[in-house]
Amino acid sequence: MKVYQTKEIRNIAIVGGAKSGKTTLAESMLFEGGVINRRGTIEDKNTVSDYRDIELERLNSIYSTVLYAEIDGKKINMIDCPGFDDFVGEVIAALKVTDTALMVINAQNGVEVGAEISWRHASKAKKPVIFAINHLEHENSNFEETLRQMKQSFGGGVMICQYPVNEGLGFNAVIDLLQMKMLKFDASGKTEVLDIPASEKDKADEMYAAMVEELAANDEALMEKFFENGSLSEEEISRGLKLGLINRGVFPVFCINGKQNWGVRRLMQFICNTVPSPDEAPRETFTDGKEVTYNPADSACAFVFKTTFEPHLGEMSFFKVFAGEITEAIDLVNANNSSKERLSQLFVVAGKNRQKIEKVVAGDIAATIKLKNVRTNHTLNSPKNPDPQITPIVFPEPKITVAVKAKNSAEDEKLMGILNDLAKADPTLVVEQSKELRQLILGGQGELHLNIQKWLIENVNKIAIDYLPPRIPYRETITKSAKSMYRHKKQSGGAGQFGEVHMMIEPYYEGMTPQTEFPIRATETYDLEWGGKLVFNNCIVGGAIDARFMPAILKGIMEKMEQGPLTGSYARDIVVNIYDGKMHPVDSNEISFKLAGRNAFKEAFKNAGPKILEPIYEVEVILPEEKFGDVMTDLQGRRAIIMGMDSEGNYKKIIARVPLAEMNRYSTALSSITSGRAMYSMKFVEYAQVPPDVQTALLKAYEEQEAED
Ligand SMILES: Nc1nc2c(ncn2[C@@H]2O[C@H](COP(=O)(O)OP(=O)(O)O)[C@@H](O)[C@H]2O)c(=O)[nH]1
Ligand SMILES: [Mg+2]
Repeated sequence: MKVYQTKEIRNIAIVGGAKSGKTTLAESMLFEGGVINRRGTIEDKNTVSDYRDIELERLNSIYSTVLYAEIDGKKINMIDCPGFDDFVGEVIAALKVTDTALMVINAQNGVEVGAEISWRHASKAKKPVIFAINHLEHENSNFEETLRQMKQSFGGGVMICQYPVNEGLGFNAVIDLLQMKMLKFDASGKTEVLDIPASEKDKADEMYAAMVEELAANDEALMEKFFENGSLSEEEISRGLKLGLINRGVFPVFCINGKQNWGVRRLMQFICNTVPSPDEAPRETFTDGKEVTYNPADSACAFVFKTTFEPHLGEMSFFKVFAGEITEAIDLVNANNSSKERLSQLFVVAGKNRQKIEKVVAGDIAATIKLKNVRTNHTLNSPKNPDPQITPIVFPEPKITVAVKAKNSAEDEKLMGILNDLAKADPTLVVEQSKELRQLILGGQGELHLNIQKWLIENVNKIAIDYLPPRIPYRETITKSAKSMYRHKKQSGGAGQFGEVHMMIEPYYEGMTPQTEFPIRATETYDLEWGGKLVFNNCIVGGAIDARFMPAILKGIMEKMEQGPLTGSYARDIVVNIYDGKMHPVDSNEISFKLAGRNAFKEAFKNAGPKILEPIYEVEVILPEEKFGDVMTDLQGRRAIIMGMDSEGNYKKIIARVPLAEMNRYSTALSSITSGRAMYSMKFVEYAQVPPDVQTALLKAYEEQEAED
C-alpha cells in the first residue's frame, strides 16, 4: 500500500442506532475501496466488520472495528461502531481519533435512541457529522418524517444534499443537489448519472436554492457572494460545505442503500472531496492544552485508542498518529509510564484482514502488536520529545455491577486474570476484588454488556461462572450519645490481664460543638478509609489510665468500627470520649485495654440509637416522553426521591436519588419499560439512614447469617 499523506487521509466513525445498517454500509465501502471483491452480508455471517464469534452468534456488532478503503487517491479510515448503548465506550474511543462522524439513520424508524446517543457524543467531541439515510426502499419508509425528526433532534443545520425520487417499494433514484443530477441505481449496484427529469425540476431547484441559502447563512464571506450573484458557484458550495462541517453549522444528508451498494461510491466521493482531512478538522489537544500539529516533520507522536487480543497474534494496539511518522522498528517512549517500546510490525487493518506497511504519517490510523507495557489511552512519543500526552478518552463509569464467582472455586485465580484481560480491551469494564464486600465485582454498562463477558468467559476461556447480586456496602452510625464501661479481667494462672475503660460516644457531624461534660485533654480526628470520621478524645484526669494505653484502646475501637456491631458493615461518624478507667499495677497491658476499648465501644454503640446507612445514588434517566408515567412509577417503587425534571427535544430527563439496594437490574427494567429507548447514568452522592422496616430486615438477615457461620 502506498504511504498516504495527511491531506489524503479521511477518518470517519460510523455511528448510529443498533441495526440501522452501519456494518452493511461499511461492507459496501470496503468493496468500493478495493479491500474486498465480494460484499458479505450480516445474514450470511461474512462481513469484514462483524467477524468475531460473539458477533456472528448475535448477528450484531459488539466491538468497534477499524477498517479502511482506498479510493480516488485517498485513504478513508473507518471505525464501524456498535449501536447499543452498552458498548458506548467503543463509540467514544472511535470519536476521539476520527475527524468526522457518519451517522446512519433508518428511514423506517426515524431518529432512534442510538442516534440520539451518538449525536450527543459527537457533539461532546466537537466532531463534524454527516448523515446517511437508508432503508428507503421499504413500504413504510418516510424520508420527510425522518428529516423532520432529525431537525428537531439535531437542529436546523441538518441539510439535504440528496433526496429520494421514488421512496417506498420500487425506490431506485435520488436527486443529488450538489451535482444537480439524478442518480439511478439498478439491482447490480450500478449507478447511472442522469439529468433531472422535468417532473422533479421545480422541486430540485427549490431544494437547491434552500441549500445554497443555508450554506451562505453559515459563513459571512459566502453570504456576501450570495448577495452579489444571487447564487454560489460549485467551488463556493464545496468550500461552504467544508466550513460548515468543520464549524458544525452544517450537517449534510445523503441517501444510501448499503445492502445494494446504492449511493455508496457517491458518499465516498463526498468524503474524499469535502469532508475535512485530519489537519483541517477540529484538533485534539495535549494534556497541557496545546493542539496537536499533524506535522509529518515533527517528532513522532501516536495515541493508542483501542487494544484487542487477536487469535495467534496476541495483544494488538490500534493508534492514531498525531505528529511525525511511525515506521516499522521505530523506537518510542510511552509518555504515561516512561517504558521504552520498539514497534516490531506495522499494519493497516480491515477487520480480521491485515496488511503490513512500512510507514504511516500524521493523521493516519494503524496497528501494531506485542508492545510491552501499553494500554488504551497511552501516548507513544519519539525519544526526542518523550513527554507530551494526548488528553485521555473519558470512558463512562459502570452503570451495573455483579459479583462474579467461578463455579469451581479452584478457577477463581484464573478468572481474575481473564477479567483483567477483558478490562484491558474494554475500559468500560471495571474489575475489583472488594475487600469490603468479600466479592469479585465486575462493573459494566448494562446487562447485555455483562452477558457478553459471561459468554466469552464460558465459551472462549471455558470457565463456568455465576453472576450474583453484589452485596450493598452499608454503613453503621449512631444518632444519640451513650455511655458505657467495660472491665477486661483474666487472672487464671500465669500473668493476668486487666483493663477498664469508661467512654461516652456521640454522633459526629460537620461543625458540631464538642461535649463539655468531660475536659478534653487531647483530640485526634481520623478520616476513615470507607468514608466519614472518627474523633478520639482523651478526657482522662488524674492518671486513671496511662497515656501509653490510649493507642491500644483506639485500636480496639477501630476493629469494631471496621466490623460494625449491627451488621458487620463499616461504622462511621462517631466521637469517642474516654473519660475514666482503671489499671492494675501488674496485669494491665495493651491487649487488655484493646479488648476493653472494643467491648466498651460495642456496648455504648447499642445504646446510642444505632442506625444502618445505605449508599444513595443520583440517577439521571433520559427517556421518550410517552414513557414518562411508566418510568416514574417504576422509580417510585424503588424508593426514589425525584430531584428534578427537564425536556430535551422529544425526550424527558428525570433526576432522582435512589438507594443502591433498589437499583438492582435497573438497566433491564428500564429497557423493557421503554423498549430500549431510554438511557441512564448514576453516581454516588451520599449515605442515608435506611427506613425502619429495611433496618429490621437487615438486622434479621445478619443474625441469620451469623448463626449459619
Ligand atoms: N433493506 C435494507 N436492509 C439493510 C440495509 N442496510 C442494512 N440492512 C439490513 O439491516 C440489518 C442490520 O444491518 P447492520 O449492518 O448489521 O446494522 P448495524 O447494526 O447498524 O451495523 C441487517 O439485516 C442488514 O442486512 C439497507 O440499506 N437496506
Ligand atoms: Mg454493526
